[in-house]
Amino acid sequence: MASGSTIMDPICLVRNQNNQLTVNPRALKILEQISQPVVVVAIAGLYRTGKSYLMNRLAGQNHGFRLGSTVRSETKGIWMWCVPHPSKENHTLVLLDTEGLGDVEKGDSKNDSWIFALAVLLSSTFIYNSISTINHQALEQLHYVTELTKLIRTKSSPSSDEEEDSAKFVSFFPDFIWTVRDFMLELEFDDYPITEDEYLENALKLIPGKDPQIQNSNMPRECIRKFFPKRKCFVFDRPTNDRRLLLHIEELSDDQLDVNFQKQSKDFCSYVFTHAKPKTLREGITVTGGGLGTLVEAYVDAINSGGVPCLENAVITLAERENSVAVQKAADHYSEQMTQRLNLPTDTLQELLEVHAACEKEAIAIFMRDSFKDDRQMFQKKLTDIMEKKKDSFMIQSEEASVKYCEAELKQLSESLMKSISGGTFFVPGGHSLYLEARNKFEQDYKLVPRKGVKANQVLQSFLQSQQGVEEAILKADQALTDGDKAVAAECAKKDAAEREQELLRQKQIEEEQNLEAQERSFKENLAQLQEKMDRERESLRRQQEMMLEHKLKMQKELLTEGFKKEAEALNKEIAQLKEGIQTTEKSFNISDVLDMASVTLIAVLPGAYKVAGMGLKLLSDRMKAAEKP
Ligand SMILES: Nc1nc2c(ncn2[C@@H]2O[C@H](COP(=O)(O)OP(=O)(O)OP(=O)(O)O)[C@@H](O)[C@H]2O)c(=O)[nH]1
Ligand SMILES: [Mg+2]
Repeated sequence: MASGSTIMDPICLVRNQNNQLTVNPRALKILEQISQPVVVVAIAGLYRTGKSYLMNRLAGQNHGFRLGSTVRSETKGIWMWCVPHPSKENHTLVLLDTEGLGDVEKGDSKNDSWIFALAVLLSSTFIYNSISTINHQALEQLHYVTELTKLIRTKSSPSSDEEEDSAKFVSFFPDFIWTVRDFMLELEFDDYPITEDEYLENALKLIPGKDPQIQNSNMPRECIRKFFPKRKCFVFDRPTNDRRLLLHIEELSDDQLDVNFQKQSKDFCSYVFTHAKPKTLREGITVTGGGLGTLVEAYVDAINSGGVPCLENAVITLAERENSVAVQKAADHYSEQMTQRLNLPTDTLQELLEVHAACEKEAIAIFMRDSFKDDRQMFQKKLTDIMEKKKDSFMIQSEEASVKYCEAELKQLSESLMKSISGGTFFVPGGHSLYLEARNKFEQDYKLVPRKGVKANQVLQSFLQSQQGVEEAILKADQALTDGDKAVAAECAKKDAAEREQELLRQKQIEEEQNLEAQERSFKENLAQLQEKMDRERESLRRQQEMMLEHKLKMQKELLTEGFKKEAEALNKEIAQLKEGIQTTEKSFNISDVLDMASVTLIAVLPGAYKVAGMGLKLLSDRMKAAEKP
């Protein structure tokens, strides 16, 4: 299972033994290997209501999650089944089957609430399964949903206002599907045919009256409407009227099932496959298989430590994991691409730096795509550091390759020159001028060798330096020259050597400048991509806030038409806060973010710090000016 998923057997994800919840490490390993986004469909509901059977149908299998044919509850804890998504490419469908709620044989029902809360928190589509009709009794049984506000918190600092806190659940919570099994009624209201969704919406309308039973069933009604803006309902006929067959339902082929049930379950599955979204946490943070594992661990840890699972903390825990993975992925991409695209030795340093810039740009894009909530750019800095070090190492490799290649070429080209020297060819009258001629020819030949790399001059220079003594000896021995000629020739040789030395220094200086420019480019690229990401995040935050506002306004309108004026007015405060929030987001340009980022990235590119500091400040002042404009 490299990145996706293959068919595996269902496995227990969260054990529920002796009233203690524990995460199964084997299940975490499986999730760890799924780097694809996950569509998580969880089911919860009373025990022995055909939940596991329905989940098996979503997996397209008869066998999978274990069914029980006695009245004792079968599924314990939360079970998981990862299958390739049947229609969304590169997505994994994670089915979560939960232990039936309300089993009287269980001593303690506290864990029921946790199992219910976990199923809500982990899924992107949450199915509530019940039998026969959505009536008062069914709604009272759904009291777990009203307990969510006590069990979960959005922010780690306890909010004084539980109402306000729970309003934010919406952006974390899954879509809601109510499945009604063995549905015997006609779908109609006041003698008019209605859809399944209308049936659900009617059932969720608040009932006027002071009767405690009515008030008890109004609470889940309100909570479902408040927490789950997207709702859907599916009703199912009894799969077969033959009781004996029903007991062994997993052995039945489709054509042995009631035709209505066949169609209903087909419609249900196709709805889930088409509409169930990948799991996200607010602000469009997509959760992968590994991320889901991190979430399970974080939530179960919080529950076991007696705390209240906090959604914001889960985001932070997940961010740490995903950001580390993003750094690794981006850095690997950089190394791979550099190795692939570089032809070592590169002819010039500039050639290497250009390939570096292109690979770095891609790597930053990968990091930006996969990371989130890297508020202080710690992970971005880490990536910049890694790439800077890798770039240095590629530069060294290029230099070493250049030295090796040049030395080999030089050895070959200088062979005849060396032979002539050792054979005494130049130790004759006029030998010095013969030597210079031969050496020039060798130098010309060497210059013509292509792609010698950055060390071409240095290798030549070292060779020529090593020959200085030889030239002096030849000059000394040349009887065709006067002492004056010799002095001039020696002076000339010295001058040439100094010039070559000078040339080497110039080259070094140019390379340093090029390197500095590359760092500036890198800084700009980091900043540009970061700004883009911040803009995108702001946009998605605004969308999310608007979605929440829209939902509240809709709810308020519905309550008013249903005649619940007081309840509708109670929403005014939340609505005002949401409107204020949207205004702040729209105006928000977070100066401190840019400052932080500029300074952090500065440290990352220390050699060019003084230049980059100026750039950072200029960018900052540009943005401040832009923000001041009305
Ligand atoms: N009447 C009826 N029975 C069903 C339906 N689906 C499954 N069953 C029967 O109910 C039994 C239990 O089904 P499961 O899928 O194990 O039910 P569950 O809700 O997962 O049960 P727990 O895990 O114990 O909570 C099966 O053996 C079937 O006999 C259905 O739609 N209607
Ligand atoms: Mg079950």
